[in-house]
Amino acid sequence: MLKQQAIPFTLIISLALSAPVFARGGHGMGMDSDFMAKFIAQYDSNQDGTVTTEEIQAARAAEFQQADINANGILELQELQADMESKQAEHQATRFAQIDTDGNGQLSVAEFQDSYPRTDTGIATTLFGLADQDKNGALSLEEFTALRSPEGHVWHHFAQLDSDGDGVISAAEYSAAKMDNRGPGGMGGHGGF
Ligand SMILES: [Ca+2]
Ligand SMILES: [Ca+2]
Ligand SMILES: [Ca+2]
Ligand SMILES: [Ca+2]
Repeated sequence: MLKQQAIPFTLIISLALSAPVFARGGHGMGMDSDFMAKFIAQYDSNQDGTVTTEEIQAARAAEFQQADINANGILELQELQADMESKQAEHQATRFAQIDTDGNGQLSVAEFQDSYPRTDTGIATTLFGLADQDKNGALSLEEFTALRSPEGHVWHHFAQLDSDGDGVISAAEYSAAKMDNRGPGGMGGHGGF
């Protein structure tokens, strides 16, 4: 009797796991090379220029362990919150360091504007003014991080609506923004703050 030999499921898994999923210089499914480089740097634990599923899983497991503060093998809501907050803070600090091109620990208006697309310089200027809470003409990391707070989202919204940058939103500006398909709800897509 001829019985079809079933391939053990575990074998399929291990074959799938050993295949490199991302390789340096490969065409990354529409992802930009900067993203790819960071991705590989983050997960390529054996430094061979390729990232395997195993490496990703190992990194995920390590991240889980790190987030599981009381080490009980599960993530409680508070642990997840703390983890997300620390990742967010880390992300903001990294972004701040990138924008702070002279490395003096403060963002000047010019540095902040440079981080924006050229077309959004006006928005960046308005946003800078709103975020600079102590009005010293520079953004500290703390002021910069506040751009990500609920209040900061309102600032983004305001800066986008106030297209002439005079610090108030006229009826014309308001309705123009409504007509624009980016719309007032379209915040968040600019400059990556
Ligand atoms: Ca836990
Ligand atoms: Ca600076
Ligand atoms: Ca300031
Ligand atoms: Ca205005």
